[in-house]
Amino acid sequence: MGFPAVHADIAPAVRRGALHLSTFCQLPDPNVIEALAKTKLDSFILDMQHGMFDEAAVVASVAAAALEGKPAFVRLPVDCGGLASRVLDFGAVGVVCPMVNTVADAERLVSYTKFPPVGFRSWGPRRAIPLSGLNGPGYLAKANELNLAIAMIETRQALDNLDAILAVPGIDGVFVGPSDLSVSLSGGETLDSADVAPALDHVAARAKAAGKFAGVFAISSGYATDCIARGYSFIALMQDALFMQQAADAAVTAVRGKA
Ligand code: 3PY
Ligand code: MG
Repeated sequence: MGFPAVHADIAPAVRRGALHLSTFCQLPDPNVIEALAKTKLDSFILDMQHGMFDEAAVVASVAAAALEGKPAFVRLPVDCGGLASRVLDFGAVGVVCPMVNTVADAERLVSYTKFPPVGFRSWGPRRAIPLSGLNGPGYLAKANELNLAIAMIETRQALDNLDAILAVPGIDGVFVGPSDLSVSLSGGETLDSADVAPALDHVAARAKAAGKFAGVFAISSGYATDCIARGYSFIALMQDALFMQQAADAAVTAVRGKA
């Protein structure tokens, strides 16, 4: 038995703006993904920027998710370069690239994630082929559609360049990092700037006008529903460790309340 074709419908649905509930994974153990994959989450974003994922952990966790029938994305480190192509070869359905502040940053992301004529991705989709359910030529023909290049908007400079970033061919959608955006907009003063809310509305509106989807990190389910109302469809809902901590605290509190 091989891997299931978990990539088949993901990118087209996300691109259409269908609600997609993912989560950031920072604990680099495939057993964590295997457990979370049995929940109602749609996918996982393996975090190589702030999480503890290295390349070996990405390979193992993409496989663990796939064996449970779910796709995985990778959030790259800043200045990702060739690692973007590499994690797509490992079977990530898309990459979330932090700190895309300029058109040049966006073009660089596309160059590593899309095959010609859109970008310059090099051929070698080791695990991407089985996860696509296609053969080699079939994958080459469809790969640019089947994967997602997602640019994180999390600075004032990125907001200033938003329309131009959205217009870069091959950028499938944008994704707001509310904390870094707050840090940037407040000049390093706060993680919770009041300027983030109007910026969230602005990004959603400009993405819609460009025919691209908007994503966001949501620290809580309340933040997620607020962002969905603002026009966001691709949500990274909380984080693996946060789910565990909140569930443990809720259970302990419930028991203590009854003891
Ligand atoms: C941010 O809030 O800056 C993020 O990158 C979310 O993960
Ligand atoms: Mg960030």
